[in-house]
Amino acid sequence: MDLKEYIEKLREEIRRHDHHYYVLDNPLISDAEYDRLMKELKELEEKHPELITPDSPTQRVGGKPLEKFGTYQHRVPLLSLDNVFSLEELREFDRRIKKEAPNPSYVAELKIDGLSIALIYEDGILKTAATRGDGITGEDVTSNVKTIKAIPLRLKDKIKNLQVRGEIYMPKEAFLRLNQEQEEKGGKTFANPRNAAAGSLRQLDPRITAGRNLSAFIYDILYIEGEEIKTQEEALNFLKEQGFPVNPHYRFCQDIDEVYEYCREYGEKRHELPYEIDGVVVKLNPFAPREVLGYTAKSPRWAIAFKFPAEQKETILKDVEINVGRTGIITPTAILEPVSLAGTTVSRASLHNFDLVKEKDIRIGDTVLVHKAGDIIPEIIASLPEKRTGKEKKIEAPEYCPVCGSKAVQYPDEVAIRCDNINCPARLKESLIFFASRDAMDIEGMGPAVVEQLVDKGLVKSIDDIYRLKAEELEKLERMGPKSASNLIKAIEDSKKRPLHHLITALGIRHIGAKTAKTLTRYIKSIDEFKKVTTDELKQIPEVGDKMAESIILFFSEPRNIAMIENLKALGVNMVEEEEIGEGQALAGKTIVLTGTLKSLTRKEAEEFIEKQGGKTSSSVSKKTDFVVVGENPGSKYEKARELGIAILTEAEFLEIVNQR
Ligand code: 1X8
Repeated sequence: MDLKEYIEKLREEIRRHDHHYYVLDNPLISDAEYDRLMKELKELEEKHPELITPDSPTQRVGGKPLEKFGTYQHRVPLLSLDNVFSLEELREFDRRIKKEAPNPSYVAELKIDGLSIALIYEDGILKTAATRGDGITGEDVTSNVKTIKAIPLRLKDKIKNLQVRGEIYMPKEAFLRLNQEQEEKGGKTFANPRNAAAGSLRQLDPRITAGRNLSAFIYDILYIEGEEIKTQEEALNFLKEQGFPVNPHYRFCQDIDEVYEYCREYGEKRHELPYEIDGVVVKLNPFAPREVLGYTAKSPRWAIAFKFPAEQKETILKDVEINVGRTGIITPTAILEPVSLAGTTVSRASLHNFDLVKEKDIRIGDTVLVHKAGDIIPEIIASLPEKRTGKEKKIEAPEYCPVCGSKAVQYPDEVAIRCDNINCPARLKESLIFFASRDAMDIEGMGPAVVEQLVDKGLVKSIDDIYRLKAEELEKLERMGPKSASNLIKAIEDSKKRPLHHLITALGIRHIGAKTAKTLTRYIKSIDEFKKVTTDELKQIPEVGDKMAESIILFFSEPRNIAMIENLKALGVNMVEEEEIGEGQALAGKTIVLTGTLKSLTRKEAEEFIEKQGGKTSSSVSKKTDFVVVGENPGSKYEKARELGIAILTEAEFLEIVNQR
């Protein structure tokens, strides 16, 4: 096998895993193993750029941000559907169909609440992806759509010309995560997964789209050459065979009653699905009568959308609670007269920020319309001013933090208002929980229940007070005996020895998470250097962007923060990045290759261990390899190691090193 063939084999393997992971929802290998394949492919393509092909899995995110999207003329118009809302209207549709097709059978499919998209394949390779637009002209969003892993860049067969239609959507979970991130950043949140998907697809920089976890379902063939497809069922099967993600919940229905049963069933089950649907699409199964039935000005006569009623309810906004989070963001929460909505009772709803409250003119005492964003998070859609009595009270953004009284601030480009006092009791609790968490100072036994009491009893008034706690004080806390008190004191004491990146994480600097903290401390080795670092120096560190740099500078220019750091230093907290004290470096400088299946630990665990001990793993055996760890059914790497005379360790031998640590 020559290199070109080897690379193509590697790509085929990655495509197979993408398909299993993103389309079949049934991964065959661990993330680490997948990453290794991808890394190998990337490295080979970097060395041999002439062998890169547009359908290579590495080409999903490529190129520079666009200036603007081009337009795309659809070869077959992307029509909309007529809506029906009742069994009665469904029967009317069936009667109209029966005039041309006496015994109609249907396929019922879920109507995905996303964005319609057309995909154009030539010789089995994805060439263009375009939004629906007005149905005739759409926008060319190819580079963004390529980042969606559920969409194949290459089909199973080399079909000369194929155009398909589908829906791009954002899973509920991804939507909730995105909004949470946006909220933490003080940025704009999205009203629903559909808007989030639209916003993500319309990014000019495909790298942003790539990070948004979009997915897709494909449901129609718009155009095909050289293939006879006679029914919708056949069409869906064909799409599945070619590697497209086809929604598995479609159903063949013998008659319109079966269609209605399907609509009823999914009207109830919709909230259990991991994505939002807004109805059912009903399509005449055989294609032949479709020609005769034809089209109205904007929709086919052989298909219809059964729309579910929107899940929203009216209720009374009784009060507004104001909360302060760890990062100081001050958020209003609506306290509602309880209503049942999409399967649960709702009595609170996020109001997100005060700008939004003002924009929507929401007042205490208002009758409001509530729904669940992403089918989960209760939100107020609108107030109903026509139902006001005149007794309603306007909701004003507080000028001062409701907990500590510091002036509330609003940063440029942010909608959120914040309490900037890092020792604000509300922020303090959240900050302490974060400070003690695993990636931060890793203080076992200092969870929310303990922190709550420490702050409420006045034992901890600022973060550095943790290191002033005495066992006698801790013993007085609820559910804390002498033994657990002394364990906690020991855990606090141990945390003083952590390398600097733990402290940098623990400080909770905006935009600086555990991973960035670790990167930073590879270059900035002591807190004193952090105090002196400049924006330019920070920006030279890989992965550190403008926002991060700015945020670090701001943090270290705040006298209150410096004072706290000085206190921590005086109390004996380590301020330099050295290797973890007491931790071994058994594999320092060693390059290790893993092959075959390990029985007692996962690949990921093995890799983490090696890294922690100062070694590094590699995906291929070379003269530079120090040793190869061989599990069950080892691959060619084992042969190669023997050929090159490289040390070979069995799993048991490797475990011995692991267990000595
Ligand atoms: C829109 C949608 C269709 C389907 C699913 N989700 C949609 N949003 C489907 O056919 N399974 S069809 C359609 C349309 O034709 N406007």
